[in-house]
Amino acid sequence: MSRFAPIVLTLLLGACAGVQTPLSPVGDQASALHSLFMLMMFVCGGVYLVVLTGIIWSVLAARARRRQDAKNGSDKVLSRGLYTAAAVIVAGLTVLIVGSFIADRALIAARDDDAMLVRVTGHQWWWRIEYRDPASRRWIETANELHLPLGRTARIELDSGDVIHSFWVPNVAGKIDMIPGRRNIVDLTPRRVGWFRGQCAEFCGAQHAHMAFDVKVEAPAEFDAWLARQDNPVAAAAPDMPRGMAVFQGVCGSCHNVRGTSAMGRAGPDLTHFASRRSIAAGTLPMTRGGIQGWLAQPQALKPGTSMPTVPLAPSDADAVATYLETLR
Ligand code: HEC
Ligand SMILES: [Cu+2]
Repeated sequence: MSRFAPIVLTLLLGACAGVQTPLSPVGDQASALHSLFMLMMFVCGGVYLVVLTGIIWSVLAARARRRQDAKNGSDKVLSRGLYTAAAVIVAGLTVLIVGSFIADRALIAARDDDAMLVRVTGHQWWWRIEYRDPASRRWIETANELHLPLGRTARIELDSGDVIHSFWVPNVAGKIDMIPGRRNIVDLTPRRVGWFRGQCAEFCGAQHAHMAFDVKVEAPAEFDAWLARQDNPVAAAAPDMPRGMAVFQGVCGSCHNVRGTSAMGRAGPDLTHFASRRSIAAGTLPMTRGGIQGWLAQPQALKPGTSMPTVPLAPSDADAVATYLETLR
């Protein structure tokens, strides 16, 4: 048995830590829901054990009765058992009602009306993310990677550009739907720095599973510096750059925006600081040279059905575009 213990424990505890799990909460909202979940699990688990015990007891009692063929008062035992069960159920439900009320209060208490505003729009199958600069009140656009300042509340306004999606960063808060024509709101108050992972949680088409995003919780000063960098347009092109940039502006600029250049499309993710992100195409590929080249060569093979067409480029042009994208930091 001791040989199997590590395997059993790994299976049992394996889901309790990680970058995408509500069982390891790092945000005020997720902590409130986690406490409620634990309460529900223990109350319902307790009731489950009571019911199982009752079933086993009644089977054994029926056998014993058949053997003795006598009644000797088991009706009284049965009715006492039923009263006890009813009392346990009423007590359990009361605990759950009080628990969910407390969780609700905690979620409301975690609200902050001075929160930093972030707008996230779901698209098949990527995330448009806009931050409102607290100083200038302008919106700063990026995509597929959410940065959050530690200990501050971010109010996320959720929209959809097409079908119903669902915004979920399980370590930080509960999930909430993104519905076309209706704005939902979720507050995020993270309490631990690190990388986490968000995932669309409402089936939204063939590439629903490839609709994820990286979440970075960082110290407020680090976050402010990051936001200021995201706000910058790209630096003027280096002398050896024009080729990839020219190709990009010609064939990609109608769908992609690179602030500071003539590429001003809105159909796809903003690429102004594309290479500063950790992954490509909503968590589909890691941010490496190979990842960029692979995505440009065959987006339809890597993410069949995506709205990014496979653009036929001469190998030298594709190479120049990949080099250009790598400079967008
Ligand atoms: C018809 C519009 C369209 C054209 C043209 C287009 N793209 Fe895209 N692109 C998209 C869309 C939409 C996505 C998001 C796809 C997804 O993740 O499902 C995307 C995603 C990307 C990404 C990943 C962005 C991220 O945040 O991870 C890169 C890089 C990219 N495109 C580069 C290019 C380049 C380079 C070209 C030109 C060769 C190009 N695109 C042409 C629409 C387009
Ligand atoms: Cu989705």
